[in-house]
Amino acid sequence: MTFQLLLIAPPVLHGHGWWSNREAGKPHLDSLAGFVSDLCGVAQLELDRGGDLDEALSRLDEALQDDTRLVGISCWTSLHYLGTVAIIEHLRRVRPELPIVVGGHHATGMPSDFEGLADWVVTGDGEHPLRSLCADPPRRPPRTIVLAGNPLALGGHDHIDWPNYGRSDHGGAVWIALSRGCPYRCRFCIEPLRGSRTSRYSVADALRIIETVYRARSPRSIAFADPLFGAHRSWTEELLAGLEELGLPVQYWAETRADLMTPALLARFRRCNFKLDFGLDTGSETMAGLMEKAPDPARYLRKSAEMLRAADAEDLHHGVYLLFNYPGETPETAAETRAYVQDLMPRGGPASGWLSAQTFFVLPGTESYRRLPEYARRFGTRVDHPTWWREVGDHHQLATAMLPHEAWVGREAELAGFNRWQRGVNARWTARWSPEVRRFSAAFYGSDEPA
Ligand code: B12
Repeated sequence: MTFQLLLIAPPVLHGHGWWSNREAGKPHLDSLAGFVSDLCGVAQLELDRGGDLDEALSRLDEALQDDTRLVGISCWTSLHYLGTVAIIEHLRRVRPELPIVVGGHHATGMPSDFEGLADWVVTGDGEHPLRSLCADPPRRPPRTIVLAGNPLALGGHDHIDWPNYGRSDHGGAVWIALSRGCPYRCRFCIEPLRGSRTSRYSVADALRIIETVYRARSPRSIAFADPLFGAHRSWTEELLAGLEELGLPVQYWAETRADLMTPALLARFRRCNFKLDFGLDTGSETMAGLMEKAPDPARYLRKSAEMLRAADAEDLHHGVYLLFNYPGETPETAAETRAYVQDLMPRGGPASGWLSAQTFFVLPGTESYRRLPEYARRFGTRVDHPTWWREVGDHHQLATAMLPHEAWVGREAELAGFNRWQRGVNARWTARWSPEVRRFSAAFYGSDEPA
């Protein structure tokens, strides 16, 4: 008996100034929908692109059909948690018989947050557990069940309906995930919880997918949602060679690590019209060690600086992401990071980068979350709202209310000093941008400077 599965991206209720409605592609929902579309009808409802809760609940009521027999809610980030709870409470009022399954990175990091709320909580990749639930119209179990999703092996039989994939009505960007997993273990990221197994489409499949999506949607840009694009050198080189040959009039975006690059690879990325965002995160060896960015922090920073300078020399538009105030950060290590960035661009040299620095916030399921007691003992780290996502209030303020090290006692006001500093850096960097980089950025962001 066919039935309908309703997949929901719940509202972000307290993410003002943090959650951007613009960068909220849903490759995860498209993958889940594609994986069960032979078993049941699938409808998707995006409620995290603006609007208040009342609007979201009335859109939900409109989306509920008589044959809706399962609701899947994507608590993709912890910012989605209270929205997820509000949606579940509403469904329990209007359709108490309806089974509800919750998944996403917050569910993976803190499945207990949905105990007694959802019928199933899926941790990790959701395709296989969701398929097991959609085999038959499920009934509500007596208590909440946690289902562990194994990492999905991409490639082989492809479950996604690429000719009808995605939605390019949002600023012309389509999000595609060509690979899953990441071999690194950065402690502020949830990916290590998924295990180190990675998988990716073959280059031939990846090129077929990109061309199909481009022909179907003619997006302005294609953004790769891969946790670490370019983790596999030969795959990346082959893919870029294929993209160069395809020559689609589209801009590409991906996030990766500078220490994985080579000058030749950076040149290929530029020829393929890429903007790359580099997760550098720190310029301090001490902090690179504490964040577990790489087994050899000194080599990591040396190689990253070399490649970031090569990206400037190549005139490749790129972002450099920094994370200040990770537990253990002191005024000295923060100064090391600023000095490191200062040295990146020699006086009078070319520049094509944009610096994006933010302050640390705790996320459930990450190694940093697990080590908070240790950090408190070692550094006097204090996190004022360790479960900020459950609180009503400005989530960015709550999530970032912390003291990374006792050395900042009495100097708390300096913890946000990086904001003014990065504006100065970006003013110097953008003053050196070539007309090509300016044009690229304006086309990519639809404005003169990156958001
Ligand atoms: C690409 C990416 C981005 C892109 C945006 C991508 C997009 N879709 O719009 C950018 C760079 C813009 C971004 C920004 C942010 N991101 Co981000 N991002 C990612 C990344 C790398 C994507 C992974 C991805 O798409 N994989 C491919 C898809 C197909 O799989 P998936 O997302 O893993 O989903 C699977 C499961 O979660 C599960 N699942 C998901 N939903 C559901 C629902 C049901 C019912 C079921 C059963 C299963 C299920 O099944 C899915 C398929 O297997 C992740 C993960 C990572 N390793 O770092 C972080 C990640 C999701 N981001 C995160 C965060 C916090 C943010 C920011 C808030 C950070 C910030 N700057 O402040 C912003 C907010 C964005 C915004 N809109 O404002 C965190 C969320 C953790 C948390 N607990 O909140 C992650 C996990 C990274 C981390 N630090 O650990 N992000």
